[in-house]
Amino acid sequence: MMKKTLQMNRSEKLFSEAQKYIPGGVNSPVRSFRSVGGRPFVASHGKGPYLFDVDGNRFIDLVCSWGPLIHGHSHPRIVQAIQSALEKGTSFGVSSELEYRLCEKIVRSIPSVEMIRLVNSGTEACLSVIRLARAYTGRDLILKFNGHYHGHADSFLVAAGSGVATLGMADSAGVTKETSSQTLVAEFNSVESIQTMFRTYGDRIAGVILEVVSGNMGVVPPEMEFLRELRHLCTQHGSVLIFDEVMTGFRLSKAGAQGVYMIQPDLTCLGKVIGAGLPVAAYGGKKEIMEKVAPLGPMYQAGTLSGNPLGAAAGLASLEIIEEDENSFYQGLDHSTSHWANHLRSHIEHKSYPVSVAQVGSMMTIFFCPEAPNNYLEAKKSDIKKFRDFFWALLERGVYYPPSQFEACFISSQHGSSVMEQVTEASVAALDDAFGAKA
Ligand code: KE4
Repeated sequence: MMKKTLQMNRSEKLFSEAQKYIPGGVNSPVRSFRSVGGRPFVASHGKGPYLFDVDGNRFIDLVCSWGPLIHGHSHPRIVQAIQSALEKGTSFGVSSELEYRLCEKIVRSIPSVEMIRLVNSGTEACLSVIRLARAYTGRDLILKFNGHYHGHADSFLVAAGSGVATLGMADSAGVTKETSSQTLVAEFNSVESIQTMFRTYGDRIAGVILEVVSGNMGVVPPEMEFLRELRHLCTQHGSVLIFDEVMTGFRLSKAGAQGVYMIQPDLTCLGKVIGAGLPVAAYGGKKEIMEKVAPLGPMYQAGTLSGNPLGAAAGLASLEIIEEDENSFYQGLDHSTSHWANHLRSHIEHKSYPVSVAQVGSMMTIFFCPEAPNNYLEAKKSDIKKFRDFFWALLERGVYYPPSQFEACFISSQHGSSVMEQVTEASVAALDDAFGAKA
Protein backbone atom coordinates (compact mmCIF):
# COMPACT_ATOMS: atom_id res chain seq x y z
CA MET A 1 0.00 0.00 0.00
CA MET A 2 1.41 3.37 -1.00
CA LYS A 3 2.43 5.69 1.82
CA LYS A 4 -0.25 8.34 2.33
CA THR A 5 1.19 11.50 0.79
CA LEU A 6 -2.02 13.48 0.26
CA GLN A 7 -2.10 16.61 2.42
CA MET A 8 -5.78 17.10 3.38
CA ASN A 9 -5.55 19.32 6.47
CA ARG A 10 -8.12 21.91 5.42
CA SER A 11 -10.54 19.21 4.22
CA GLU A 12 -10.16 17.49 7.58
CA LYS A 13 -10.87 20.75 9.45
CA LEU A 14 -13.90 21.68 7.35
CA PHE A 15 -15.30 18.13 7.43
CA SER A 16 -14.94 17.95 11.23
CA GLU A 17 -16.79 21.24 11.62
CA ALA A 18 -19.50 20.17 9.14
CA GLN A 19 -20.23 17.08 11.21
CA LYS A 20 -21.45 19.34 14.01
CA TYR A 21 -24.42 20.51 11.95
CA ILE A 22 -24.90 18.05 9.07
CA PRO A 23 -25.59 14.32 9.61
CA GLY A 24 -22.29 12.60 8.79
CA GLY A 25 -20.96 15.93 7.54
CA VAL A 26 -22.48 15.41 4.10
CA ASN A 27 -25.64 16.34 2.24
CA SER A 28 -25.67 12.98 0.50
CA PRO A 29 -24.34 9.77 2.11
CA VAL A 30 -22.08 8.54 -0.73
CA ARG A 31 -19.93 11.67 -0.32
CA SER A 32 -18.93 10.58 3.18
CA PHE A 33 -16.30 8.04 1.99
CA ARG A 34 -17.57 5.81 4.83
CA SER A 35 -17.74 2.84 2.50
CA VAL A 36 -14.01 3.19 1.77
CA GLY A 37 -13.24 3.63 5.46
CA GLY A 38 -11.93 7.14 5.31
CA ARG A 39 -12.76 10.81 5.41
CA PRO A 40 -13.61 12.77 2.30
CA PHE A 41 -11.84 15.70 0.71
CA VAL A 42 -13.77 18.94 0.35
CA ALA A 43 -14.04 20.43 -3.14
CA SER A 44 -12.80 23.90 -3.97
CA HIS A 45 -13.50 24.09 -7.72
CA GLY A 46 -13.57 22.10 -10.94
CA LYS A 47 -12.19 22.76 -14.45
CA GLY A 48 -12.55 20.41 -17.40
CA PRO A 49 -11.66 16.87 -16.23
CA TYR A 50 -10.16 18.15 -12.98
CA LEU A 51 -11.54 18.58 -9.46
CA PHE A 52 -9.51 20.61 -6.95
CA ASP A 53 -9.85 20.25 -3.19
CA VAL A 54 -9.49 22.97 -0.55
CA ASP A 55 -5.87 21.89 0.09
CA GLY A 56 -4.89 22.51 -3.51
CA ASN A 57 -4.77 18.84 -4.52
CA ARG A 58 -5.81 18.23 -8.14
CA PHE A 59 -7.68 15.08 -9.10
CA ILE A 60 -8.72 13.71 -12.46
CA ASP A 61 -12.42 13.37 -11.79
CA LEU A 62 -14.07 10.03 -12.69
CA VAL A 63 -17.21 10.85 -10.67
CA CYS A 64 -18.26 13.99 -12.59
CA SER A 65 -20.90 14.83 -9.99
CA TRP A 66 -22.26 11.23 -10.35
CA GLY A 67 -23.05 11.73 -14.05
CA PRO A 68 -24.27 15.29 -14.84
CA LEU A 69 -20.90 16.66 -16.00
CA ILE A 70 -20.68 14.97 -19.41
CA HIS A 71 -18.93 18.16 -20.62
CA GLY A 72 -16.59 18.30 -17.61
CA HIS A 73 -16.44 20.99 -14.95
CA SER A 74 -17.32 24.65 -15.72
CA HIS A 75 -17.58 24.25 -19.48
CA PRO A 76 -17.44 27.82 -20.91
CA ARG A 77 -20.69 27.42 -22.89
CA ILE A 78 -22.59 26.21 -19.85
CA VAL A 79 -21.13 28.88 -17.57
CA GLN A 80 -22.08 31.52 -20.14
CA ALA A 81 -25.63 30.18 -20.49
CA ILE A 82 -26.21 30.26 -16.73
CA GLN A 83 -24.70 33.75 -16.39
CA SER A 84 -26.96 35.13 -19.15
CA ALA A 85 -30.04 33.58 -17.56
CA LEU A 86 -28.98 34.79 -14.11
CA GLU A 87 -28.89 38.43 -15.25
CA LYS A 88 -32.62 38.14 -16.06
CA GLY A 89 -33.58 36.64 -12.70
CA THR A 90 -33.55 33.33 -10.88
CA SER A 91 -37.21 32.27 -10.90
CA PHE A 92 -40.43 33.79 -12.20
CA GLY A 93 -43.34 31.91 -10.66
CA VAL A 94 -44.67 31.54 -14.18
CA SER A 95 -43.21 29.53 -17.06
CA SER A 96 -40.32 30.86 -19.12
CA GLU A 97 -39.31 30.30 -22.75
CA LEU A 98 -36.13 28.56 -21.57
CA GLU A 99 -38.04 25.70 -19.93
CA TYR A 100 -40.26 25.38 -23.00
CA ARG A 101 -37.18 25.12 -25.22
CA LEU A 102 -35.59 22.46 -22.97
CA CYS A 103 -38.78 20.38 -22.94
CA GLU A 104 -39.08 20.68 -26.73
CA LYS A 105 -35.48 19.59 -27.22
CA ILE A 106 -35.88 16.53 -24.98
CA VAL A 107 -39.13 15.49 -26.72
CA ARG A 108 -37.47 15.85 -30.13
CA SER A 109 -34.50 13.74 -28.96
CA ILE A 110 -36.28 10.68 -27.52
CA PRO A 111 -38.89 8.99 -29.80
CA SER A 112 -40.80 7.37 -26.92
CA VAL A 113 -41.22 10.71 -25.11
CA GLU A 114 -44.27 12.51 -26.54
CA MET A 115 -44.82 14.75 -23.52
CA ILE A 116 -42.61 15.70 -20.58
CA ARG A 117 -42.70 17.40 -17.17
CA LEU A 118 -39.61 19.01 -15.59
CA VAL A 119 -38.88 18.43 -11.89
CA ASN A 120 -35.90 19.07 -9.60
CA SER A 121 -34.28 15.71 -8.94
CA GLY A 122 -34.14 12.13 -10.15
CA THR A 123 -35.98 11.09 -7.00
CA GLU A 124 -38.81 13.46 -7.84
CA ALA A 125 -38.97 12.16 -11.42
CA CYS A 126 -39.10 8.53 -10.27
CA LEU A 127 -41.64 9.02 -7.50
CA SER A 128 -43.83 10.95 -9.94
CA VAL A 129 -43.82 8.21 -12.57
CA ILE A 130 -44.90 5.51 -10.14
CA ARG A 131 -47.77 7.73 -8.95
CA LEU A 132 -48.61 8.27 -12.63
CA ALA A 133 -48.46 4.53 -13.41
CA ARG A 134 -50.84 3.89 -10.50
CA ALA A 135 -53.15 6.71 -11.65
CA TYR A 136 -53.16 5.42 -15.23
CA THR A 137 -53.76 1.74 -14.42
CA GLY A 138 -55.72 2.03 -11.17
CA ARG A 139 -53.38 -0.62 -9.74
CA ASP A 140 -51.12 -0.53 -6.64
CA LEU A 141 -48.06 -2.73 -7.10
CA ILE A 142 -44.72 -1.50 -8.45
CA LEU A 143 -41.99 -3.90 -9.60
CA LYS A 144 -38.33 -2.86 -9.26
CA PHE A 145 -35.06 -4.79 -9.44
CA ASN A 146 -32.60 -5.87 -6.77
CA GLY A 147 -29.72 -3.40 -6.61
CA HIS A 148 -31.41 -0.69 -8.67
CA TYR A 149 -31.63 2.80 -7.23
CA HIS A 150 -34.36 5.25 -8.20
CA GLY A 151 -33.75 7.90 -5.53
CA HIS A 152 -34.83 7.97 -1.92
CA ALA A 153 -38.66 7.92 -2.13
CA ASP A 154 -40.11 5.37 0.30
CA SER A 155 -41.32 2.98 -2.40
CA PHE A 156 -37.80 2.61 -3.81
CA LEU A 157 -35.88 1.99 -0.59
CA VAL A 158 -36.44 -1.71 -0.94
CA ALA A 159 -33.39 -3.72 -2.03
CA ALA A 160 -31.92 -0.49 -3.42
CA GLY A 161 -28.50 0.12 -4.91
CA SER A 162 -26.14 3.13 -4.83
CA GLY A 163 -25.75 4.71 -1.40
CA VAL A 164 -28.18 2.22 0.20
CA ALA A 165 -26.05 -0.71 -1.00
CA THR A 166 -22.83 1.22 -0.37
CA LEU A 167 -23.65 1.73 3.29
CA GLY A 168 -24.87 -1.86 3.58
CA MET A 169 -28.40 -0.74 4.39
CA ALA A 170 -30.74 -3.47 3.12
CA ASP A 171 -33.67 -1.05 3.26
CA SER A 172 -34.23 2.12 5.24
CA ALA A 173 -35.62 2.98 8.64
CA GLY A 174 -38.82 4.97 8.41
CA VAL A 175 -40.28 3.09 5.43
CA THR A 176 -43.51 1.46 6.58
CA LYS A 177 -44.29 -2.20 5.98
CA GLU A 178 -47.43 -1.13 4.12
CA THR A 179 -45.40 0.94 1.69
CA SER A 180 -42.70 -1.64 1.07
CA SER A 181 -45.37 -4.35 0.68
CA GLN A 182 -46.46 -2.57 -2.51
CA THR A 183 -42.98 -2.80 -4.02
CA LEU A 184 -42.11 -6.14 -5.61
CA VAL A 185 -38.43 -6.94 -6.22
CA ALA A 186 -37.17 -9.17 -9.03
CA GLU A 187 -33.66 -10.05 -10.20
CA PHE A 188 -32.16 -7.97 -13.01
CA ASN A 189 -31.36 -9.99 -16.17
CA SER A 190 -33.48 -12.91 -14.94
CA VAL A 191 -36.26 -13.82 -17.39
CA GLU A 192 -37.49 -16.46 -14.97
CA SER A 193 -37.79 -13.90 -12.16
CA ILE A 194 -40.00 -11.52 -14.15
CA GLN A 195 -42.10 -14.32 -15.60
CA THR A 196 -42.78 -15.57 -12.05
CA MET A 197 -43.66 -12.04 -10.87
CA PHE A 198 -46.11 -11.49 -13.71
CA ARG A 199 -47.59 -14.98 -13.38
CA THR A 200 -48.28 -14.24 -9.70
CA TYR A 201 -49.14 -10.52 -9.71
CA GLY A 202 -49.49 -9.56 -13.38
CA ASP A 203 -52.88 -7.82 -13.34
CA ARG A 204 -51.99 -5.98 -10.08
CA ILE A 205 -48.71 -4.49 -11.31
CA ALA A 206 -49.16 -0.78 -12.11
CA GLY A 207 -45.63 -0.31 -13.37
CA VAL A 208 -42.17 -1.78 -13.71
CA ILE A 209 -39.22 0.57 -13.20
CA LEU A 210 -35.62 -0.30 -14.04
CA GLU A 211 -32.24 1.06 -14.86
CA VAL A 212 -31.80 -0.28 -18.40
CA VAL A 213 -28.03 -0.28 -17.86
CA SER A 214 -27.55 -0.69 -14.13
CA GLY A 215 -25.21 1.92 -12.70
CA ASN A 216 -26.14 1.72 -9.02
CA MET A 217 -24.81 -1.76 -8.37
CA GLY A 218 -21.82 -0.85 -10.49
CA VAL A 219 -22.21 -1.04 -14.28
CA VAL A 220 -24.20 -4.13 -15.29
CA PRO A 221 -25.51 -4.16 -18.88
CA PRO A 222 -28.90 -5.71 -19.71
CA GLU A 223 -29.36 -8.92 -21.65
CA MET A 224 -31.50 -8.34 -24.75
CA GLU A 225 -33.68 -11.39 -24.05
CA PHE A 226 -34.49 -9.94 -20.60
CA LEU A 227 -35.38 -6.50 -21.98
CA ARG A 228 -37.52 -7.98 -24.75
CA GLU A 229 -39.40 -10.26 -22.35
CA LEU A 230 -40.01 -7.39 -19.92
CA ARG A 231 -41.46 -5.26 -22.72
CA HIS A 232 -43.65 -8.18 -23.79
CA LEU A 233 -44.90 -8.95 -20.26
CA CYS A 234 -45.76 -5.29 -19.56
CA THR A 235 -47.70 -5.05 -22.81
CA GLN A 236 -49.45 -8.37 -22.18
CA HIS A 237 -50.50 -7.41 -18.63
CA GLY A 238 -51.21 -3.72 -19.20
CA SER A 239 -48.42 -2.62 -16.84
CA VAL A 240 -46.49 0.60 -17.54
CA LEU A 241 -42.85 0.00 -18.49
CA ILE A 242 -40.67 2.76 -17.01
CA PHE A 243 -37.02 3.28 -17.95
CA ASP A 244 -35.15 5.16 -15.25
CA GLU A 245 -32.63 6.96 -17.47
CA VAL A 246 -31.60 9.54 -14.89
CA MET A 247 -28.04 8.25 -15.30
CA THR A 248 -28.09 6.96 -18.91
CA GLY A 249 -30.25 9.64 -20.52
CA PHE A 250 -28.18 11.65 -23.06
CA ARG A 251 -25.13 9.77 -21.71
CA LEU A 252 -25.29 6.55 -23.76
CA SER A 253 -26.88 8.24 -26.78
CA LYS A 254 -29.10 11.22 -27.48
CA ALA A 255 -32.00 8.84 -26.84
CA GLY A 256 -30.26 7.31 -23.81
CA ALA A 257 -30.09 3.55 -23.26
CA GLN A 258 -33.39 3.06 -25.11
CA GLY A 259 -31.65 4.50 -28.19
CA VAL A 260 -28.93 1.87 -27.85
CA TYR A 261 -31.02 -1.21 -27.01
CA MET A 262 -33.97 -0.15 -29.21
CA ILE A 263 -36.68 -1.07 -26.71
CA GLN A 264 -39.40 1.55 -26.19
CA PRO A 265 -40.72 2.15 -22.65
CA ASP A 266 -44.04 3.81 -21.87
CA LEU A 267 -42.45 6.36 -19.53
CA THR A 268 -38.88 7.59 -19.03
CA CYS A 269 -37.15 9.36 -16.14
CA LEU A 270 -34.29 11.76 -16.90
CA GLY A 271 -31.86 13.88 -14.87
CA LYS A 272 -28.15 14.62 -14.45
CA VAL A 273 -26.99 15.51 -18.04
CA ILE A 274 -30.18 17.53 -18.73
CA GLY A 275 -29.21 19.87 -15.91
CA ALA A 276 -25.42 19.86 -16.43
CA GLY A 277 -24.91 20.01 -12.67
CA LEU A 278 -27.93 22.16 -11.80
CA PRO A 279 -31.00 20.53 -10.18
CA VAL A 280 -32.98 19.53 -13.29
CA ALA A 281 -34.78 16.24 -13.90
CA ALA A 282 -37.84 15.15 -15.86
CA TYR A 283 -40.34 12.43 -16.55
CA GLY A 284 -42.18 11.88 -19.79
CA GLY A 285 -43.52 9.39 -22.28
CA LYS A 286 -46.73 8.38 -24.01
CA LYS A 287 -49.19 11.26 -24.46
CA GLU A 288 -52.16 9.16 -23.34
CA ILE A 289 -50.41 8.52 -20.02
CA MET A 290 -48.92 12.00 -19.53
CA GLU A 291 -52.35 13.55 -20.08
CA LYS A 292 -53.29 12.15 -16.67
CA VAL A 293 -50.92 14.69 -15.08
CA ALA A 294 -52.43 17.82 -13.48
CA PRO A 295 -53.63 20.29 -14.52
CA LEU A 296 -54.77 18.16 -17.50
CA GLY A 297 -55.65 15.09 -15.50
CA PRO A 298 -56.25 13.78 -11.96
CA MET A 299 -52.66 12.86 -10.99
CA TYR A 300 -51.18 15.73 -8.98
CA GLN A 301 -47.49 16.67 -9.09
CA ALA A 302 -46.00 20.14 -8.62
CA GLY A 303 -42.80 22.05 -7.81
CA THR A 304 -41.96 25.66 -6.96
CA LEU A 305 -38.71 25.57 -8.92
CA SER A 306 -39.58 22.97 -11.56
CA GLY A 307 -38.34 24.26 -14.94
CA ASN A 308 -36.20 26.86 -13.20
CA PRO A 309 -34.65 29.21 -15.82
CA LEU A 310 -31.06 28.74 -14.59
CA GLY A 311 -31.35 24.96 -14.74
CA ALA A 312 -33.15 25.10 -18.06
CA ALA A 313 -30.40 27.33 -19.50
CA ALA A 314 -27.70 24.92 -18.29
CA GLY A 315 -29.59 21.92 -19.62
CA LEU A 316 -30.21 23.54 -22.99
CA ALA A 317 -26.52 24.38 -23.38
CA SER A 318 -25.59 20.83 -22.36
CA LEU A 319 -27.84 19.27 -25.02
CA GLU A 320 -26.91 21.84 -27.69
CA ILE A 321 -23.21 20.98 -27.33
CA ILE A 322 -24.07 17.29 -27.83
CA GLU A 323 -26.25 18.05 -30.86
CA GLU A 324 -23.54 19.97 -32.68
CA ASP A 325 -21.83 16.75 -33.67
CA GLU A 326 -23.75 13.96 -31.93
CA ASN A 327 -21.97 10.98 -33.51
CA SER A 328 -18.43 12.17 -32.87
CA PHE A 329 -19.45 13.32 -29.37
CA TYR A 330 -20.51 9.83 -28.32
CA GLN A 331 -17.79 8.09 -30.34
CA GLY A 332 -15.23 10.21 -28.51
CA LEU A 333 -16.65 9.28 -25.10
CA ASP A 334 -16.80 5.59 -25.98
CA HIS A 335 -13.26 5.63 -27.39
CA SER A 336 -11.73 7.26 -24.30
CA THR A 337 -13.49 4.86 -21.96
CA SER A 338 -12.79 1.73 -24.03
CA HIS A 339 -9.08 2.65 -24.28
CA TRP A 340 -8.87 2.64 -20.49
CA ALA A 341 -11.02 -0.48 -20.07
CA ASN A 342 -8.99 -2.52 -22.57
CA HIS A 343 -5.62 -1.56 -21.06
CA LEU A 344 -6.91 -2.51 -17.63
CA ARG A 345 -8.28 -5.83 -18.86
CA SER A 346 -4.95 -6.82 -20.41
CA HIS A 347 -3.08 -5.93 -17.20
CA ILE A 348 -5.62 -7.85 -15.09
CA GLU A 349 -5.22 -10.86 -17.36
CA HIS A 350 -1.42 -10.59 -17.36
CA LYS A 351 -1.37 -10.54 -13.55
CA SER A 352 -4.35 -12.92 -13.11
CA TYR A 353 -5.99 -10.50 -10.68
CA PRO A 354 -9.53 -11.49 -9.55
CA VAL A 355 -10.83 -8.27 -11.06
CA SER A 356 -13.21 -7.54 -13.95
CA VAL A 357 -14.11 -4.42 -15.92
CA ALA A 358 -17.67 -3.59 -16.99
CA GLN A 359 -18.14 -0.78 -19.50
CA VAL A 360 -21.07 0.60 -21.44
CA GLY A 361 -20.22 3.74 -23.41
CA SER A 362 -18.75 6.30 -21.00
CA MET A 363 -19.88 4.43 -17.87
CA MET A 364 -17.49 1.96 -16.29
CA THR A 365 -16.95 -0.04 -13.09
CA ILE A 366 -13.89 -2.00 -11.96
CA PHE A 367 -15.33 -4.95 -10.00
CA PHE A 368 -13.14 -6.73 -7.48
CA CYS A 369 -14.47 -10.13 -8.48
CA PRO A 370 -13.17 -12.45 -11.24
CA GLU A 371 -16.18 -12.17 -13.58
CA ALA A 372 -18.18 -9.02 -14.42
CA PRO A 373 -21.48 -9.40 -12.50
CA ASN A 374 -24.74 -10.07 -14.30
CA ASN A 375 -26.90 -8.97 -11.35
CA TYR A 376 -26.70 -7.60 -7.81
CA LEU A 377 -26.27 -10.98 -6.10
CA GLU A 378 -23.08 -11.44 -8.11
CA ALA A 379 -21.94 -7.80 -7.65
CA LYS A 380 -22.21 -8.20 -3.89
CA LYS A 381 -19.53 -10.92 -4.01
CA SER A 382 -16.91 -8.24 -4.82
CA ASP A 383 -13.94 -7.92 -2.45
CA ILE A 384 -14.77 -4.59 -0.78
CA LYS A 385 -11.49 -4.50 1.17
CA LYS A 386 -9.44 -4.80 -2.03
CA PHE A 387 -11.66 -2.17 -3.65
CA ARG A 388 -10.96 0.13 -0.70
CA ASP A 389 -7.17 -0.32 -1.06
CA PHE A 390 -7.48 0.38 -4.78
CA PHE A 391 -9.58 3.51 -4.19
CA TRP A 392 -7.03 5.11 -1.86
CA ALA A 393 -4.04 4.06 -3.96
CA LEU A 394 -5.70 5.72 -6.96
CA LEU A 395 -6.60 8.87 -5.02
CA GLU A 396 -2.98 9.13 -3.88
CA ARG A 397 -2.07 9.15 -7.55
CA GLY A 398 -4.41 12.06 -8.27
CA VAL A 399 -7.44 10.20 -9.65
CA TYR A 400 -10.85 10.45 -7.93
CA TYR A 401 -12.70 7.18 -8.54
CA PRO A 402 -16.26 6.77 -7.08
CA PRO A 403 -15.88 5.94 -3.36
CA SER A 404 -18.06 2.84 -3.63
CA GLN A 405 -17.87 -0.53 -5.39
CA PHE A 406 -21.56 -0.10 -6.26
CA GLU A 407 -21.28 2.99 -8.42
CA ALA A 408 -20.21 3.87 -11.97
CA CYS A 409 -17.35 5.97 -13.25
CA PHE A 410 -18.32 8.69 -15.69
CA ILE A 411 -16.01 9.99 -18.42
CA SER A 412 -16.58 13.43 -19.91
CA SER A 413 -15.77 14.94 -23.32
CA GLN A 414 -12.94 16.80 -21.55
CA HIS A 415 -11.17 13.56 -20.57
CA GLY A 416 -8.80 13.71 -23.58
CA SER A 417 -6.20 11.09 -24.52
CA SER A 418 -3.39 12.46 -22.32
CA VAL A 419 -5.75 12.56 -19.30
CA MET A 420 -6.90 9.00 -20.00
CA GLU A 421 -3.26 7.88 -20.36
CA GLN A 422 -2.68 9.23 -16.84
CA VAL A 423 -5.84 7.48 -15.59
CA THR A 424 -4.70 4.20 -17.18
CA GLU A 425 -1.21 4.43 -15.72
CA ALA A 426 -2.49 5.35 -12.25
CA SER A 427 -5.18 2.65 -12.18
CA VAL A 428 -2.72 -0.07 -13.27
CA ALA A 429 -0.33 1.02 -10.51
CA ALA A 430 -3.16 1.24 -7.96
CA LEU A 431 -4.23 -2.33 -8.83
CA ASP A 432 -0.64 -3.52 -8.29
CA ASP A 433 -0.63 -1.68 -4.96
CA ALA A 434 -3.92 -3.25 -3.90
CA PHE A 435 -2.60 -6.75 -4.71
CA GLY A 436 0.81 -6.00 -3.23
CA ALA A 437 2.49 -6.69 -6.55
CA LYS A 438 5.85 -5.18 -7.32
CA ALA A 439 5.59 -2.65 -10.14
P1 KE4 B 1 -31.34 12.22 -7.41
O1 KE4 B 1 -32.58 12.34 -6.54
O2 KE4 B 1 -30.10 11.89 -6.59
O3 KE4 B 1 -31.13 13.46 -8.29
O4 KE4 B 1 -31.54 11.04 -8.43
C1 KE4 B 1 -31.87 9.77 -7.96
C2 KE4 B 1 -31.49 8.72 -9.00
C3 KE4 B 1 -32.49 8.11 -9.72
N1 KE4 B 1 -32.21 7.17 -10.67
C4 KE4 B 1 -30.92 6.81 -10.92
C5 KE4 B 1 -30.65 5.78 -11.97
C6 KE4 B 1 -29.86 7.41 -10.21
O5 KE4 B 1 -28.58 7.04 -10.47
C7 KE4 B 1 -30.14 8.38 -9.22
C8 KE4 B 1 -29.06 9.04 -8.38
N2 KE4 B 1 -27.73 8.54 -8.56
C9 KE4 B 1 -26.87 8.60 -7.40
C10 KE4 B 1 -25.50 8.03 -7.78
N3 KE4 B 1 -25.56 6.74 -8.30
C11 KE4 B 1 -26.78 9.97 -6.84
C12 KE4 B 1 -25.59 10.24 -5.93
C13 KE4 B 1 -26.03 10.55 -4.52
O6 KE4 B 1 -26.95 9.87 -4.01
O7 KE4 B 1 -25.40 11.49 -3.92
